[in-house]
Amino acid sequence: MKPLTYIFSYWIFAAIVGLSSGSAVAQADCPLENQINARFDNGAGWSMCWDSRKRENIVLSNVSYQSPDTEPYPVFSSLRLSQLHVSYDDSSVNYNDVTQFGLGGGYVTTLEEHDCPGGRLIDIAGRPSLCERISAGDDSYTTASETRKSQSLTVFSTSQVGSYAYLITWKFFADGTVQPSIGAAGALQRSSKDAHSHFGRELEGVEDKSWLSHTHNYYWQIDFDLGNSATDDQVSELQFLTDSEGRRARVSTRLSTEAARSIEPEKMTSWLISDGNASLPATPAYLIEPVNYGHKHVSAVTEPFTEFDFFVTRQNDCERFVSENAKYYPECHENILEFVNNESLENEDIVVWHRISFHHVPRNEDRHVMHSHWDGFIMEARNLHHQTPDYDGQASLQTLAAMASAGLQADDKVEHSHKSSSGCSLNAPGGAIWSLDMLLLIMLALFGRSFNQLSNSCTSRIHQ
Ligand SMILES: [Cu+2]
Repeated sequence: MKPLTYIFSYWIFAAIVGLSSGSAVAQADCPLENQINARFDNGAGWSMCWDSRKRENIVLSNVSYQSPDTEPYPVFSSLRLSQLHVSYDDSSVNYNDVTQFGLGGGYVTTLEEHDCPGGRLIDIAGRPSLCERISAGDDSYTTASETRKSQSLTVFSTSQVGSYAYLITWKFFADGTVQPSIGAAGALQRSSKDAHSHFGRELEGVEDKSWLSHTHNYYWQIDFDLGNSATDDQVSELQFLTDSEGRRARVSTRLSTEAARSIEPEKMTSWLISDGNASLPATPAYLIEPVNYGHKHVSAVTEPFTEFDFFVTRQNDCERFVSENAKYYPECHENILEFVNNESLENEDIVVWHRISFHHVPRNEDRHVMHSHWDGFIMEARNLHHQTPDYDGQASLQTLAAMASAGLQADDKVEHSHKSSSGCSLNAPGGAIWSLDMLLLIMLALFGRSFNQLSNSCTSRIHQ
């Protein structure tokens, strides 16, 4: 079978050039001890370089995704948290944790083996404080007819700031999708002597005071560098507008100059970062889905930047912190809204910034040992493959039929367009033979044979 031949050829090639499973992918300018190279059972993997800074703690750079059968595909130049902004409901205190205190240095929490089960603990300044581990992906599933298991790479570090512990986490999935998230844990920080304050809650067993409600505003900075060029990425805002007949039409607006935008749930706002021309249907891209937008802190008078949830700017080293930036870069602007000053994004290295809010109303359970409240968003990989890459497990006949159909269609596209630059479909035979391959695979499946490596190995279509 051609797929098997292809896999065999690939691994012969991989063995020759030293890309065998689990081996490190060379990363220029990254010390060996700072390299993270993870490879999943399906052959996909992620590589990146980590660094710890006193302000934002973990910064991940040169982040690349690799499909089972292609070369690494650059995705991010850097990933980091830019600010933890906390605003109390009584308006007496606003914190900017990253710039006021910092998440690195002495604020980093020492981790134990049990904090990182089955993973690797990495030292930051001589203390184990960064966990890298592969676990089951959240996109695994079980139905009446099939079970499919995936994996993801989790990279996390915890910082103790005041009473709060922030679990700052990055999850990288086997299909190229990335999920940044933060768990807020620890204990409540501030209280009022007014037990009946409308700005907080009196908790059982604690008399004569109320614990104040507040909003955590998490700001991430994401420097996309999709593919081999850092200056050809495009950002588009997607909205779905409902007309008088209840139909929803998709409207895509390219952001060609720096912009500050808001989530509009009724328009199902999302943002697409594409590796080149976004209007071409096969252009590789990442969709930013603000799945946790339920709360939103806006203080337009005192802090105008809080009015917006998403920003795109031209890359500038001195634009580092969403707020209190001039404290560290006096020659530069003070906050994210000032970074957005109408500069063109044409043929420039673009950076996106995303904010998710969590309005925290204290409860009895938070008083001593606060649970982890998780917030974050999804950066969904799009057009990196013809179809979902290999999952481990038993597929149903319906799934096999769909895969056979997708294989035929994908093969037709390549035959006619000759646009694919990678993946085994270039060398795949015509549709009739493909169909025979898939029938054989179905027969193997019926006899209870594992076929996953065979059936899904030709799905990658990353454009380098
Ligand atoms: Cu809180």
